Amino acid sequence: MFKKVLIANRGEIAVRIHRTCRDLGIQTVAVHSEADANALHVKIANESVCIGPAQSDKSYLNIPSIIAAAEVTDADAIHPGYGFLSENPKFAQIVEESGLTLIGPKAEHMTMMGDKISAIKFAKEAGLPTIPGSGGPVTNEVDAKRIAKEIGYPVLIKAASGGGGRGMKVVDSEETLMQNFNTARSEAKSAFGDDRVYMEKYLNRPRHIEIQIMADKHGNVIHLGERDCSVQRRHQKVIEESPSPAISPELREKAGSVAADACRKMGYIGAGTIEFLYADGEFYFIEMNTRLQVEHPVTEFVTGFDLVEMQLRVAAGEKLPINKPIELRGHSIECRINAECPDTFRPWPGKITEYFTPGGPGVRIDSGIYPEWTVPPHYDAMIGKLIVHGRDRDQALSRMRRALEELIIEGIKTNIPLHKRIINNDAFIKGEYDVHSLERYIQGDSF
Ligand code: MV4
Repeated sequence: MFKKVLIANRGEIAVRIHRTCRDLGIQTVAVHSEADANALHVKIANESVCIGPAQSDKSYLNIPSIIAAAEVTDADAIHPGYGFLSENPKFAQIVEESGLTLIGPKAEHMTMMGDKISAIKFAKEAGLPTIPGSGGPVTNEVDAKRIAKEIGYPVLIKAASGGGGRGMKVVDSEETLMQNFNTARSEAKSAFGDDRVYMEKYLNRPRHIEIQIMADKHGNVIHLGERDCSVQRRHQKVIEESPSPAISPELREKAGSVAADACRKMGYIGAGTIEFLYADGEFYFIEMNTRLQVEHPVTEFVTGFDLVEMQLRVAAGEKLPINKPIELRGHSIECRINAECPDTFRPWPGKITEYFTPGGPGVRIDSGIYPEWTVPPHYDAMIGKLIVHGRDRDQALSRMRRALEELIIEGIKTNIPLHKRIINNDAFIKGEYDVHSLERYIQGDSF
């Protein structure tokens, strides 16, 4: 096992990774920007190194600075967390070339999954169900028209380098196809420097359901059930839960085993997530994330596993525990806590004057904040996560309701009031929602 791990991230995830490292007797090195000198992840770490100014591209994305920090502190591995450099194949390659171990997958898999077209191509070959569509780049209007006719309207035009919902266009009819096709291409070109677009049948009111995968260096791949992440706004997840209220144990096993099989076929190593859209009883592959995800704690609650521990162990060459079947217990829900106005969604950084966290049975807080600390304006608005576990969904909902009542964050605005409204909403309580529910609800419509 590693003796010292450098955590190339900030905030709640840096704190989260530090905690498991310490559980395993591993020393930690925090890196931080000038704006984060007093951040919790820096205070909690065994050592810390300032890697640059506030701006992310000069600090948390600064590869030479991070490699130098690992070298001067004599770390043997780097955990990238999520976001920042976590899915950057160049970084993965440089880490390995520097004689360090990346707690993450191989660069080749980051590259393959970073391009949505190559991801879908691979998924098809590996036997994952995909959405009826072009299956590859559509380069001209004649092909676009023909393919749209074949798959039937409405169709969705997506950017190959997009992902996370950026660069998508819904087209209802042939009349509006040409205009949208050309706009999609030029927007993709200016946003991503890549004008390749592809087309899919547009699914009405799907759910976003993803399967957690873990793979070791000995060819063992397991799946750890699913997370339903449909409650989101502008492609930012707001609430996640496991299991999904929408699927049966049979469907879970089917989606889980095809996802694990696909990872086995590609020789994938580490934690990964296969994202599906789920509509009318069918799963369709959309993307794969080659990192630990924000919402991993709901999987930890229902499986009883520590996913960061698993990541560290497989990176160190240990075998996954594959003898006993994975049993899912109870139900878990996560609310992402953002420093933002609950009505306008504008980021709301500032000084935390008061902070009281809930506790009690089945309650977990992962956060990077503390009283009197000032949330800097330079980074993501998510300042923490409130996660609950219960014997069933009803108990998890009650515990979330109670924990949200107890949680006090003063001095800044947060989305806690929005979470209280969602958790008390009838449709949400019934588990009846899709990827558009929250945006409909915010517009004053039904969930
Ligand atoms: C879709 C879709 C409907 N039909 N694809 C948005 C993010 C990207 N990862 C995939 N997305 C979608 N792809 C087809 N063929 C609807 C969405 C979508 C969505 C998906 C997941 C979570 C939230 C979403 C919000 C709006 C649209």
